[in-house]
Amino acid sequence: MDDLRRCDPQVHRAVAHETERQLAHLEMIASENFVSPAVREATGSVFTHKYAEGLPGRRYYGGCEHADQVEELARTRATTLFAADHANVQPHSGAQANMAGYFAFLSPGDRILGMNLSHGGHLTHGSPVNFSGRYFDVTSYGVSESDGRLDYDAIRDAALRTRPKVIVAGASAYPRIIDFAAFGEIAREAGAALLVDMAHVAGLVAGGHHPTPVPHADVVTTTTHKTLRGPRGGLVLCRQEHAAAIDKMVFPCIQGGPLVHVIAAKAVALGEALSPGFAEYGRRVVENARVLADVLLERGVRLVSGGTDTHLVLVDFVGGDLTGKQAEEALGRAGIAVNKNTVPGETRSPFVTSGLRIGTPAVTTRGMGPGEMRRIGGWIADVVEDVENEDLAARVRREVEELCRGFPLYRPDSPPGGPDLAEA
Ligand code: DSN
Repeated sequence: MDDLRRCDPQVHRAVAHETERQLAHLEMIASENFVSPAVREATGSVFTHKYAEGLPGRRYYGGCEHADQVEELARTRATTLFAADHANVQPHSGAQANMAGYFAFLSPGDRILGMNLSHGGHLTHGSPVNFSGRYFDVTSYGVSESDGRLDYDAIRDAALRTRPKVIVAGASAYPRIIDFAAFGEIAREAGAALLVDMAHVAGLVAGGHHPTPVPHADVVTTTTHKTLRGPRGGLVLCRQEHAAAIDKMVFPCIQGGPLVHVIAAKAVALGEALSPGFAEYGRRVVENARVLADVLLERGVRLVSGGTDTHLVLVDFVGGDLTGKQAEEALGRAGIAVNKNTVPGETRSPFVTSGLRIGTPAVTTRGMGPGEMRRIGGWIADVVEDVENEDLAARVRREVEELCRGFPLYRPDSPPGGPDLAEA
């Protein structure tokens, strides 16, 4: 940070303020996490200087021997961690991973069946404002109105009726276990390929706390920065028969030079996920989400599907006056970072919404447990009951800051800005 402070005080100041924000807030955006100092070090390494188009051993540039080594480590660790035939660790993001997966099976105009965004799906699963909705003919499935859960009979009916070439399973705001085996059966019956985007639950899958999609899917995509706790990026896993197609779609079809520094950091994070402590981390993420759900339900806060099996809860304001935007802003003033989210039965715009998504991966990395979740759940309920009350928000913020001081992101002997994960 000394070089940055000297050379560019404005950027340095923004980084310093962001560090303070992360230390003093409760980070409860379900897709965020804190990486280890080792992951950050690899991300900031000299590999940022290197061009390495191609794959290990088959590059279009010289001087790639060390880039080959980190990419091979990342690929091997990814296939070991998820028991997959093949991994491509180059996608810059989850969206690129999904694009590569689609392009391996589809031509423009082909039909896909994906989860409705307002029921918990993702933009890249067929939203009209995304490339997936613009390139492909999309049919959506959702959750059932009665219990907020995926209705596999209805998904099967939709698949047999519309005969998509690809069925997309996976979600960005669904609090329950997804039955990937059922999706696999539906895809086989409908003659479709199955692409599973496990970005949100990848870390839980790695730790054995969510069933793995790998045996059931043709292609599995993920980001590396959510529950998997790595650098921002994506990766694709697939059956051997699809390996060449996936690799070609990542490069040269949709990307140029891989981000070797990020691939190095992916290798580090995947190595951490292979360590025995990672399964315990996943167990605690889910336990914390359950405790949070219980406290909110006790306080009369409605949750989509009535609870959670995973790392997140989805608060449901449908039919009431309170919006997700108001709740997000009030909680932000109280020092709790969450995001407004569309929910089943949504009538408001994505900028307003009738829901709130709250996740436990980051606070769990910080070392918080059920006791802290009870306090946090109480604060969240207090604030959403009275979003206009500035005194309440200020009081909660003071208590949040005090709690955060008890859970520093890193120990004094760790480099600044990253958690010491030794006990996680
Ligand atoms: N934007 C991510 C999320 O918050 O779930 C998904 O890409």
